[in-house]
Amino acid sequence: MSINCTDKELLEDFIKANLKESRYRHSMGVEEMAVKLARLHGADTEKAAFAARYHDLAKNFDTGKMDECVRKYGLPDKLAGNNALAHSKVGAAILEHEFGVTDPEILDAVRYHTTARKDMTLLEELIFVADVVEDNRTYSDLDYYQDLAYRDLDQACLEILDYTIGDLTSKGRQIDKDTLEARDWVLHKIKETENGK
Ligand code: DGI
Ligand code: FE
Ligand code: FE
Repeated sequence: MSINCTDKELLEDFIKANLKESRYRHSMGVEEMAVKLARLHGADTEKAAFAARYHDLAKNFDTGKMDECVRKYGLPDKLAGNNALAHSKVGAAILEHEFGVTDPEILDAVRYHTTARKDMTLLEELIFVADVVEDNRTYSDLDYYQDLAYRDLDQACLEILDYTIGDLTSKGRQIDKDTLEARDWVLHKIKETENGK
C-alpha cells in the first residue's frame, strides 16, 4: 500500500525549506521512533513513518504565517496567536489541502499530535508518544519514557499527559480540553484493561 500524496518530492522540499535544522532532525527522530513503536505495538509502519516525518511541518512558521493559515483553512479563531496549538492543526490542513493527503488516520495523527484527545486511534497515540520519546530529546528521564513506550503505550501516554498537565498548570497556562479528556480516557482504558485481566 502506498500513501496518497500528490507530490512527495515537493513535500520533502517543503520541510527542508520550512524547518530549522534541529526541528528537521527531530522529525527524522520521531519517524524512527514511530516505526519502532508501530512494530512493537502492531500499527501500520508506513503510515506511522509518514505521519511522524511530517507532523511538525508548520512548527517553525512565524505567527503571521500561522494566523494566515488558521484563517485560510477555516480553523478555530482561538488558534490565532497560539503557535503551540496551531502548528498541528495547520500542519494537517496543509497536508490535506496542499499535498493531497487523504488518509484520515494520518491527518488525525498530525492534527492531534500536540494535545492528544479522547478515543485516539493506535496511530494517533503512537505519534503523540513518539514525538516526546524520540532519541534527540534531551530531558533527564528520556530512557525511562522510552522503555515505558516500548512496553506499555497507554501507560506512557498517561504519564506524558500527567507530566504535561502538571507542567502547564505550574506555569499558569491554559490546558486544552482535548488534553484533559485524553488523560481521563487513557486512565479509564488502563483501568478497564487491568480489570479484564
Ligand atoms: O512540536 P513539538 O515541540 O515537537 O511538541 P508538541 O507539538 O507536543 O508541542 C509541545 C508544546 O505544546 C509544549 O510546549 C506544551 C505546549 N502546549 C500548550 N498548550 C498545550 C500544550 N500541550 C498540550 N498537550 N496541551 C495543551 O493544552
Ligand atoms: Fe509539534
Ligand atoms: Fe514534534
